Order: sequence, then C-alpha cells, then structure tokens
Amino acid sequence: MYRLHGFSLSNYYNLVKLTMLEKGLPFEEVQVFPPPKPEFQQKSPMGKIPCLEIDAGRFLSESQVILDYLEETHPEPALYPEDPFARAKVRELMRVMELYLELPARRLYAQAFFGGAVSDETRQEVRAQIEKAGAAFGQMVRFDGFLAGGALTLADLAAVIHLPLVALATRRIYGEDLLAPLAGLPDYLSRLRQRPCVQTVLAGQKQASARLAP
Ligand SMILES: N[C@@H](CCC(=O)N[C@@H](CS)C(=O)NCC(=O)O)C(=O)O
Repeated sequence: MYRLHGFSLSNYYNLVKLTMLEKGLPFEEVQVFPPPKPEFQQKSPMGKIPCLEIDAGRFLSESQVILDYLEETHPEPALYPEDPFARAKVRELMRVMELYLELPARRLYAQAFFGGAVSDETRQEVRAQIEKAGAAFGQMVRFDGFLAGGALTLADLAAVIHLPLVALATRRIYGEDLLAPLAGLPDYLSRLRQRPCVQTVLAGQKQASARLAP
C-alpha cells in the first residue's frame, strides 16, 4: 500500500492526499512534521513534505511529480483531459497558482499563521505579485463549472487546497482578501467543498490545526 509522508497542515501534502482520495487509492498516512529530521532527506532529497512511498525503498517527492506519477499509473478516474494541449493548459493553471499565488503568499505565512513578523518591504512585494497573478488567473479561467472546462481536473484540486490559504493569509496581513476581485471564486470553492474527498481532507486539516493551537 502507498504511504504518504507529511502532515495535514501542509497544502502540498493535502493536494496529494486529495488526489489519492479522488482516485480511490488506498494509502496510509505517515506523520512527518517540519522541520523533518535529516534522515528524511533519504526519502525526500530536499526534505520537503509530501513524500510518497511507493513501496519499500521507492520514494517520490515534489507534489506535481507525485500527481503526474499517480495519473500515469492510475489513469482512472482521469484528472487531466485527454487532449495534450488541454492537459498542458491544466498544468499551466496549476503552475500559475503555485508559482505566482501560493509561493508569494507563503512569504506571509510566518506572520499570518505562526506568530512571526513580515517586513513592510515583503508585504509590498507580495501584494504586487499576488495582485498581478490574481488578475492573470482571472483571465485564464471561468468559475461557473470546473476551472479547465467540463470535468474535474487536478487544477480544481489545486485550487481548493491552495487558494483559500492565499486568501486567508492576505486577509490577515492586509486586512483584505487580495483574491476578492475574482468574483466567482467563493461560489466555485463552496461547490468543490461539497465533494466528500475535499471534506475528508479539510477535516484532517482542521484536526491538525486544533492540535497545534495553544
Ligand atoms: N515544491 C514542493 C513544496 C513542498 C513544501 O514546500 N512543503 C513544505 C510544507 S507545506 C515543507 O516541506 N516545508 C518544510 C521545509 O521546507 O523544510 C512540493 O510541491 O511538494
């Protein structure tokens, strides 16, 4: 059985977990809390969470790599469209969310979630990056169905995991949700949250967060 290493407060861990649930794959969760012990690098070379243990001695890290591996080895239910261009467009959406929304927002997490502090310079830089990427993302998608058209794809799973975190971090740092200009986003995310697998992942996230609360 697959073993997924990581913890339920990590959005990258939760994205892989959600994908495995949507695909109906059996897996065991192995708790690894950051910072992982140095030995963890034997499984995940950069020490990053998540890491998927395929079988004894075989590990994969980097969420996108893991997702693509799972799609290739378990093509049903498909979470990418069949057409190569449409598949690439799904990856493009995922890349934009990850590189230009989630990663910049990550620079705010120390203050937004962990009691640290973020400099004014960082706040300004991140704000400009998220505003630009949010506008670009809004041009790329429609929120009235699934992000990439007719069917659920990995882009929707990435959106329901990453975007609420970006929105929350910006609310906490700037007093406003920098994703608010994406008018259809809240309803779209609410629809996705009705999926049982999404609810399972969010319940795990809530439990992990309650365990960390003082
Ligand atoms: N590019 C990586 C990012 C994963 C990542 O940043 N994971 C965080 C937790 S959300 C982590 O492992 N942090 C611990 C560290 O960087 O040492 C992926 O897609 O899997």
